[in-house]
Amino acid sequence: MFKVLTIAGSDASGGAGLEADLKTFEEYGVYGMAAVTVIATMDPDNTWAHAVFPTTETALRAQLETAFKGVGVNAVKSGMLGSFDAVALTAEYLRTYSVPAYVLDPVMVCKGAKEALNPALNSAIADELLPLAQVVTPNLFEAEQLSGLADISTIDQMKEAAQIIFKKGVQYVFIKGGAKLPHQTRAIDILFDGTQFDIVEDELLRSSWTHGAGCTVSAAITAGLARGLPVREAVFLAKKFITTSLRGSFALNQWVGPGNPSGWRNDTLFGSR
Ligand code: PXL
Repeated sequence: MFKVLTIAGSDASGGAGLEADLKTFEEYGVYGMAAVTVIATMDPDNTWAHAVFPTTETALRAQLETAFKGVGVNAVKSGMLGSFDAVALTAEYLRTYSVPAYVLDPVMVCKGAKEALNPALNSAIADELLPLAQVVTPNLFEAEQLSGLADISTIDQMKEAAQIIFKKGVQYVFIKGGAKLPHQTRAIDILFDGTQFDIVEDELLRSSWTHGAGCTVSAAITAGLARGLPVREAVFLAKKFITTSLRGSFALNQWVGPGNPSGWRNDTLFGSR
């Protein structure tokens, strides 16, 4: 059994964060574990405003000890870290246990969670974690933060950002244009390995219910790497996985809706919806 750890926030609504990661790991047939960095909640009486409750340094260290030392991991991903302690602990454990397959999802945006929009924390993530990562998976906003480029809106600008981010020590940069890249008829992401660019594209789905899409795609890449896929194959498969998941997306309420990581399985079992 391949063992995979996510170091991430819990999304009490279940669509993003470690909940999305564990659902995705299950679909890939790998054994999922989670170290909780923050608990994110949403207020149903106040426009779904987010609140973030960090776990203590002691509680996070104990979880990492359980997973890295007590169980052993084949691959690791990190999502919302939410504190300098969480960044430092993630770096410490990745170094101590020299995990080769580490996917860094540099979560910096989450509507309403001001704590996540902390520039100093974003720099710590870049400085301490990019050099340890096999793959980093920024969306356009996060690519702007990591590269210093403003208003990325073309594939050429995505490529330029990828080259800048690559120089910070990560092995592969996967920038998600997705449905956010303007003037496209396909959902376009790019992968850069320091030499070669791959355009990773699939059907453009114009759903409003995309909560957790970033978490899901980085979890899918991590699970693919845990199973021994080379990075390019893991990324191509993850792109198919997220597209199928978003094809099955649905509303939780008037504010938010997730994709469906089990969507591909329902299609197989019950025919397309
Ligand atoms: O989608 C970003 C994200 C990541 N992690 C957690 C979240 C969110 C957004 O809500 O709650 C825990």
